[in-house]
Amino acid sequence: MSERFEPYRLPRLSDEEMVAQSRAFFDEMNTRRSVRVFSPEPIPLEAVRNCIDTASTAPSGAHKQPWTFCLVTDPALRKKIRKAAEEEEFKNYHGRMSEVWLEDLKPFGTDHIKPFIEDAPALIVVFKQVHDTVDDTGKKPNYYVNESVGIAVGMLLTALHRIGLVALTHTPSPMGFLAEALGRPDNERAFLNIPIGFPAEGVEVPVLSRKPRADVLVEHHG
Ligand code: IYR
Repeated sequence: MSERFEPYRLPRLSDEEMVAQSRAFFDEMNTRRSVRVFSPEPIPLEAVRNCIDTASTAPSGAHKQPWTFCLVTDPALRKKIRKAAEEEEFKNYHGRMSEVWLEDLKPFGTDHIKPFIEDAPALIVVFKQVHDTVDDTGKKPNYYVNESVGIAVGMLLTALHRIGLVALTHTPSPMGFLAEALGRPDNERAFLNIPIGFPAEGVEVPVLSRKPRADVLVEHHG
């Protein structure tokens, strides 16, 4: 990567515009919800690729960009992924998850059956690169990989919401089967399985409230 620097400028908004635009963007993002039931309608994949481009603008440790996004529509592959995910989830719901955990999940009505893996028109399976690709000099390190990929996924979810698509951040742990199913190299580990699409007609989501500002923001001003 270049060791040179280049000028950087952004348009400067007035304070009033900053408040108005940040409020409008909050209102937009505050309508984002995790959705578990998808319409089978196809989605414009070029728009999804653009969202992945946005995710890939995320900051990352030493700019290593330690992520891979697999965009999967292939029905046979999704059938295989669903089967393996449900096997892991069965074990999660029948022994691996604690009673408290199961109780915490009750409001969401989840269980080990995961039709959305096949019903959603596409999956974005996100991989983190735990180290850089191996060459004859050996492994090269990546840094703050979870933080970097987490930020990229946040930007992906934001970009998808912007164009009216819904997503579910699904973690059928342990997720080793995803690297195998998608033929990922040794340096990659599955981070999240994200079914995406349009919400199913008439879909409902759990009633929930978000923590108010006073519960999440602590300010210190000198
Ligand atoms: N991976 C399981 C369990 C699950 C865990 C959490 I924490 C959630 O917020 C939701 C589900 C599943 O997807 O059902």
